Amino acid sequence: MKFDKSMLRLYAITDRHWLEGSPLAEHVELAVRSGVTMVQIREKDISRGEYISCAEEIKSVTDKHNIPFIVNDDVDVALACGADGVHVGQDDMNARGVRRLVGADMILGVSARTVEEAVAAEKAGANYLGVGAVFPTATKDDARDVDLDTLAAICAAVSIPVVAIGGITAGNIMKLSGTGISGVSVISAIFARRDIAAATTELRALADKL
Ligand code: TZP
Ligand code: MG
Repeated sequence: MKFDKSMLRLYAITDRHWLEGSPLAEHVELAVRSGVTMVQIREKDISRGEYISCAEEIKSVTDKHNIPFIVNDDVDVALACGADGVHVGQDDMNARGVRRLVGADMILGVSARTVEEAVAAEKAGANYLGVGAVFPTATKDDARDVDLDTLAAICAAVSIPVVAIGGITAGNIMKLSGTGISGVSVISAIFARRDIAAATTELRALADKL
């Protein structure tokens, strides 16, 4: 799938801990129907087999709606399930190595918290950068803050699009306006909500105004 920065507008990342019995793919489908523009599976403490089968289920949803599907951390899983892309952090496999493995066409996202990391990731072949945590979050234990000036400096320093992540909600998203981001990435603001469809619709309307 050819990457375009409009795909980053409202980027939903999964977290199966919020599920109350229903399958992950069902929650993803609600979000996708309500305005999510890209989906990432990000599940920790899961077996390889379970990660692949969850990924396949979600990919059938994103394929049906023609939006990109990205796998966090694991290149082998991304390749095994035919994902549209893979996202790696600074502590995962290095971006240049990932690009070499996945080829030129797969979408490659890289997490960056400084201008130096951002510039290096662009050079290594990233298609987009995930930058955060821009707000306090309880979702990622080891998330460290990135202030909004640094976010803006990163956006200015690279020519690939940037998506902000970390603690973003309908209540604070507009604080990111003017930083140069192409969109927002959220976990709990969608998947921890009882009404996933309503939460997504509200966030998408706001993300469109960024
Ligand atoms: N990386 C930086 S913050 C974060 C990740 C994966 C967690 C984002 O989750 P939430 O619930 O949207 O704050
Ligand atoms: Mg990672």
